[in-house]
Amino acid sequence: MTNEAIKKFIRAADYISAIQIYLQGNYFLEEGLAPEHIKPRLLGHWGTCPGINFTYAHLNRAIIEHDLNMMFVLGPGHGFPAIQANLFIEGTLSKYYGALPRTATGIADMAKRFSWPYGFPSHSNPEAPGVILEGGELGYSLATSYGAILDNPNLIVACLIGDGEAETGATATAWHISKLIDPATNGAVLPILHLNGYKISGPTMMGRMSDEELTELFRGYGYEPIFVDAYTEADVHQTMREAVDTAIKSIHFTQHCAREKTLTKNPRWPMIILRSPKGWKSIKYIGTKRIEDNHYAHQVIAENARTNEVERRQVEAWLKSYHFEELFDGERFDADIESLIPRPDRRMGDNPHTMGGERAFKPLALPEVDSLAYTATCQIDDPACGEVSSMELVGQYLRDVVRANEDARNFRLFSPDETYSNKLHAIFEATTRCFVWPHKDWDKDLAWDGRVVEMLSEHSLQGMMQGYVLTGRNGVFASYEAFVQIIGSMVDQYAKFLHIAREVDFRGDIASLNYILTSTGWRQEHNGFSHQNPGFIDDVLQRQGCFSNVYFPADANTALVVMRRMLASKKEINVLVGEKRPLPVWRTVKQAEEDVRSGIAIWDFASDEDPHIVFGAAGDFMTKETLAAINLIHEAVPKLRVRFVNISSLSALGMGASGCSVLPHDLDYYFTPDKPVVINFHGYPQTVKQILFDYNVSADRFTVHGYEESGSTTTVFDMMVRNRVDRYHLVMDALKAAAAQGIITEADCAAKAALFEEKIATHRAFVIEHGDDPEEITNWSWQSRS
Ligand SMILES: Cc1ncc(C[n+]2csc(CCOP(=O)(O)OP(=O)(O)O)c2C)c(N)n1
Ligand SMILES: [Mg+2]
Repeated sequence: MTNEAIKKFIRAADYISAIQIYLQGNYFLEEGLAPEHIKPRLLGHWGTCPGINFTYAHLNRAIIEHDLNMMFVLGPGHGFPAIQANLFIEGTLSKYYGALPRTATGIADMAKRFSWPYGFPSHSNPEAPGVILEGGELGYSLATSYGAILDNPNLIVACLIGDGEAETGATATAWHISKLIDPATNGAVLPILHLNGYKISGPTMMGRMSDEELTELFRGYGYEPIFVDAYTEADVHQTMREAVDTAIKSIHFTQHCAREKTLTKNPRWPMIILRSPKGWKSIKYIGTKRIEDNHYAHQVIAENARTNEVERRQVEAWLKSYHFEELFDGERFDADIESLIPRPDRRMGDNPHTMGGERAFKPLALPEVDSLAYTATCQIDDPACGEVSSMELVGQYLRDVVRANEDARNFRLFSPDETYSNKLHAIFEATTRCFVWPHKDWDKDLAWDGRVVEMLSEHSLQGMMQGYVLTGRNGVFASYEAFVQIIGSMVDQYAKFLHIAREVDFRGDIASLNYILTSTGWRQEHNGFSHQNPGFIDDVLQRQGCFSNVYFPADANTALVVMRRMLASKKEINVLVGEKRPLPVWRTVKQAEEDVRSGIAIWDFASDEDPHIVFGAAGDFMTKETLAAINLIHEAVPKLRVRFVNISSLSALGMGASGCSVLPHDLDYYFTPDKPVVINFHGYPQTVKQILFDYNVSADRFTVHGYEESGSTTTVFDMMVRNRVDRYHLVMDALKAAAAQGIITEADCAAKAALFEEKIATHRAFVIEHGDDPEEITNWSWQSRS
């Protein structure tokens, strides 16, 4: 394949990119460009497209000559016209969109529908084959690419990173991921840093760095940069060809040595730094305004082309400069262009790894949870009932999942340095953390090839998990509850991707994105206020559609059941919120399975017939505290009949109803049609209040307690008191309900409430004096109503 062929391919791709942005008629310039040929609203981004087309064509050449299994991840997703142009030329678009044949009609139709109401979006998106990254929010391409190559030893992901994108925190940290990549068992990322010098309205930092400065920077990150400079090279195509070949050779050599076990020190991976003018080969000046090689090329250039004759003529001259008529005869592309199209399963737009389903999805073999479950439950006054850490059991389960899927190599745990801290470390009985740069003798749980990916960059982990899951594998992200919100926006972008992808026929099944949120705010009495933030729950629940679920397992057995369910689910976003310190076990596995299936359940052992008041709890801490309150109510007002309802999941659809199912009963079944209801919630009370708004319940009979942003360094119980989720405040709610229903007198209510106010005051004095909670709190255990 000659460089002349590559040039023709790029000319065709540039032309098809440009006409998508501008034309609604006269697509092949058979007549002079008239105002009515130009779209009424010019929407799109031209500046980045020529560099993308240049890169794509050169990669196609390398794919064919070296028989590469290669995917393409585009950072600047606003360069979507270029992606679409390449998908069209290589035939992938016509394959999946039968209405867009690879003919003149197809080109015209595609151009018309780009950035057109109900047509194709302006940015990369899941409706485009081969795309695994929502193209709006910049910064995530590199980490996503690394996720795709994990455990895919023969895959190379070419990742084109914008120089503006490279200024984001997410990209800045993602370069380091190279230090985790074992070349023997993983594929390789070939980063192509696209130094077109500009972002929207100004120069980029890296664009103004010298080759020497860039080399120093990237060597530290673990790369050997190869420069391709369209400004200075006599033949930039020859340089790019050689750069790609050198990079591929270097990747293969490193992998070969690692696989032959002759690689003794950490490798340095190749990357390409491409300097090219933004808006390369388009309009140089409009008036005195410099367009090409300036930030003005970023979006639509000559944006007045429809109404301004001079600008229109410039656009016409520019489009004619490609001589598209020499490259496409109305039926087919020139033979040189055809020669650059890889065979079907090697086309980057149709790479099987990007498709999920039968071509890529490797579901997990999931062990049953029974052998790990705790068998004595606390609901029967069993003195042997014990307190168990949900996270320890979940860690053991993840260990078993690693073992059961050892050969399939399709499971990873992602964690920002917290596997130990979150008490999930039983997983290290089956695997290690992956880490390739130098090891010290005393390092523990570290090996080149490990299933646990630890890096103190939530952005990198999130990107990697997305890339891993979207290419058909399975992952869990475990984080401190308070700090996971740092990736809230990334999860939002992923949710948008999933929302659309779920409806796209050619995208098959993939695993869910699964999160464990632990080290929760209720046990941050030692770290204090900064470590308390249940806001991620809200982020997830704000998503429309029925694929976002937040689980609040009441105990360790339920946490096991939830973990298994999350790993078995597909195309969802799931969050498990659970405690790492020991808490009582209330449910057998069978009961937990029933609870989780319906998402909300009446617990008979703590409930009376025909209740006067209903207590609901979501969260393990809240469940324990609410049951403690019920015990106190039994003593304080024996005649008050109480029901306890456990809420084990919330979803965008409401209470329970996870996995797109609906509640088995309406809400009144659980909460009665007319009795007061007190809900004790793990997160912000507003979260539950918003959900209740969608049910036809009268708001004034519902009271919701939750985290009220009142944290400090204090005792566990005092943290609850400060946020009014403690047993004493809950009892006071019950007293009011009892008085309102005539079960006790107002005077009795006031007297009893005063006692509990007194208990709160005494407790505060006690913790200030003794530095810890009193034994009556720490040693509490459930007593059945006598
Ligand atoms: C996180 C984020 N911040 C801001 C933007 C708005 N934005 C869109 S394009 C762009 C400039 C991108 O520059 P670069 O990565 O160099 O892309 P290119 O020059 O290839 O178009 C910005 C700031 C965004 N999309 N995402
Ligand atoms: Mg740029």
